[in-house]
Amino acid sequence: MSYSKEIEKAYDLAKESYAEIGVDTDTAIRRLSRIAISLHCWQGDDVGGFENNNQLVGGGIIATGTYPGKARNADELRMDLEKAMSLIPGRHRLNLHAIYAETGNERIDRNKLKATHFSGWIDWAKAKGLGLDFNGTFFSHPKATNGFTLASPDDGIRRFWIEHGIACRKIGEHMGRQLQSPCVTNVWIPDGYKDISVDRSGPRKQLKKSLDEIFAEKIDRRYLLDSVESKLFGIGSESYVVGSHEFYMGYAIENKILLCLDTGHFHPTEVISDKISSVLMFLDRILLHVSRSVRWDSDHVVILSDELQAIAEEIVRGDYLQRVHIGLDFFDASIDRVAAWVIGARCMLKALLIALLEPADKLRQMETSGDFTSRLAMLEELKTLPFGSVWDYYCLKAGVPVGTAWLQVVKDYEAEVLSKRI
Ligand code: RNT
Ligand code: ZN
Repeated sequence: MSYSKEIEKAYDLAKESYAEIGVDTDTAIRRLSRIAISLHCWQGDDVGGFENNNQLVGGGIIATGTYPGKARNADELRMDLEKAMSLIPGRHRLNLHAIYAETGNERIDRNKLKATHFSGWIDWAKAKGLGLDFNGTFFSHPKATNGFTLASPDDGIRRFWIEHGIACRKIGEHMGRQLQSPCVTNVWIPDGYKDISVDRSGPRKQLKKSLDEIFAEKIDRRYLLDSVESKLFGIGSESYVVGSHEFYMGYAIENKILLCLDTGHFHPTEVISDKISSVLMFLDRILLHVSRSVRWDSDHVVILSDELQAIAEEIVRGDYLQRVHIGLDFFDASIDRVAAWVIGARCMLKALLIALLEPADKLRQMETSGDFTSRLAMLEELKTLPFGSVWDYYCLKAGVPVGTAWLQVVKDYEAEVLSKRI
C-alpha cells in the first residue's frame, strides 16, 4: 500500500470517529483551507530590512542567535518565503514592514517612501496570488534612538514619524487596490521610558494627536484596514509604554479601526485568548500578532501550546473567522529561519483545525443546559481523537509534505542555498 493510501485510510477512520460525535471532517478541512495566515517577512532576516544602515535594530526588538543563512536582500527573502510557503498548506498572505522597501541604490528616508518602492513585492504577490499586509517601521532609525517617535516632545521628530505613518497608509492602500484584498496596515511604536517617569499623560496626549494626523484621511476599507498595536513593556521601556492596551483600546473604539493584540505584549500570566470576545463586542475587526513569549516578550517561534489552542478555539467558537486577522510575529535567529516560519504557521493551522473539529453546538448546549459534567468529559475526550490523521490528509490534499517530511526539504534548501550565504 502506498504512503498516500495509508494516509487516506487513516483519514477514513478518523472521519468515522468524528462523525460519531457529530463532526464532519470534510467541512472542517474546507473551512480551514479558506483561512489566510499573514506570514511575517521579518522572521527571514531577524527584523533587519534592506536600508543598509549597518543593521541599526532598535526599539527593544531583539532577534537572538547566529544561525547562518539569513536573507540579505529582497530576492533572497522572497525565495525563502516561497520555500516556506511550499511547505504550509493553504493560500496565505505576506506581512511586510516598511524597512523592506526596494529603493535600488537610492537612499529614501521613511517619510518619503512610496508604493513604487514596493512594486517588487506587489508584483511577486500578484504572481503568487497572495494578499499583502503592511507595517510602518517606527524603530531601527536614527530618529528613534531616544526611545520616542510619535509621542516625542520634539516637533521635528514627531513630524517625521507622522509623515512616515501617512506614507505607509498610502502604500497599504495601493497594495490593497492592486491585490484586491484589504491590506491590514499596523502601527506599533516603541515609545516609552526605561525608568520611572513623572508625566504619564503628556506623551499619551501627544501620541493621540499624532495618530489623529496619520488617520485624518479616510481611506476605503476595501483596500486598507488601519490597526494599532499596544504593548505593556519593552527592553528600554520597562517602566512606561505610551501606547498601552487601554490607550489603544480606547483609540481603536473611538476611531473605528482595528486593535492589534500581540500575545507577548501583556503581563506574563495574562492571555489574549480571553480578550478576543470582549474586544469584538466593541470593535468590528481585530488583528492578532501570534507570538510566543518565554518569561518575557521574547518572540519565540509559535508552537501548539494551550494558549495557541485557546486562541484558535475562541476565533472558531465565536464565529469570528471573518473578523480576526491572524498574523504571526516572532523572530528566532537560533534555528533555520525557513523552518521557523513553517513550524509557526503549521502550528497555527493545526490549532485552527483542532478548533474546527469540535462539536460546537453540542458543547454549547451542554453548557447552557448546565450539564458541566458532559462539557468537561467531552472537552477532554476531544483531545485524543485522531486529529493528526485529518491534518495529514489535509496536507496531502494541499500538496505539501505530510508529517516531518517537510524538514528534509528545509535541510536540502539549507545545504544548497542558505549555507552558501556568507
Ligand atoms: C514589537 C511588536 C511589533 C514587531 C514587529 C516587527 O514588540 O510586536 O509588532 O514585532 O512589527
Ligand atoms: Zn507584534
